[in-house]
Amino acid sequence: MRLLVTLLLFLVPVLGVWTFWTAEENGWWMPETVTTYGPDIDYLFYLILWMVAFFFILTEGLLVWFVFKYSKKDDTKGVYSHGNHKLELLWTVVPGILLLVIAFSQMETWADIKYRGNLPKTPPIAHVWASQFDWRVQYPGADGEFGTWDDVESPHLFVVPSDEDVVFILHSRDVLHSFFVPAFRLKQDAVPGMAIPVWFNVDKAIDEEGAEDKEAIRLYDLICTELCGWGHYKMAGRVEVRSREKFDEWMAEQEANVMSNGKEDQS
Ligand SMILES: [Cu+2]
Repeated sequence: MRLLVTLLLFLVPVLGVWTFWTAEENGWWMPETVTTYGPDIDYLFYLILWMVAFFFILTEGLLVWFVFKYSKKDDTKGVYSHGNHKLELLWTVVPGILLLVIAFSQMETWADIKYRGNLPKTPPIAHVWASQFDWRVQYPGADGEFGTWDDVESPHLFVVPSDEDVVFILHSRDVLHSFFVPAFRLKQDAVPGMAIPVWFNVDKAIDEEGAEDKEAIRLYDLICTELCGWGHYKMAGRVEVRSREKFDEWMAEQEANVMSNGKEDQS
């Protein structure tokens, strides 16, 4: 019985590690990143993951060992201990140092992605509106100005050009939402009453299936990652990445649609 309980407990770290080890081949892992800053985020992710993995295995190993060791029937009296100063110092200082390592390693990446001062100096391509439970993308239209009659609105689909800095302004119409494109390694809360500038640059030509083709139109999942109400689970959109040329084609088509006022023939 003692061995059985220990073995059952031992399954927790084994299954835990196995899940991560095989996640990629089982398709449970993140998609390959396609943005310029994606590799920096991945570096931080793996740095933290390895730290967590090390201490997970260590503490679970100790736990399993102690369960086995001290579950033995024994008539001797228990030992009363009043803490261990050295041990307490150790488990305070080590996490402290690790937290500092994480804090300093992420500073540059965070500044690069989030600081307003580091925002690319290109005008915003669109305003993205999050609301319960959808995404709406507003482009300025032919006159290049937002909030005018010829604005182009694209529900659920955010079309952007590749190989250049894309800046957009993120809003929420109601509650907190969060704009998350896993393949971009980009996550940003949408906060009611705030207009938050966000940027990315897709410089790798891989689609969701890992196919590489510069000329192809690539689609990436856009999901809401803030629990925002009963329909949160279905608040999904797509980001469509096209070459600059194909992006301009698409935009011209949308602008023509707005101009045509529903009529096919514009001549
Ligand atoms: Cu949402």
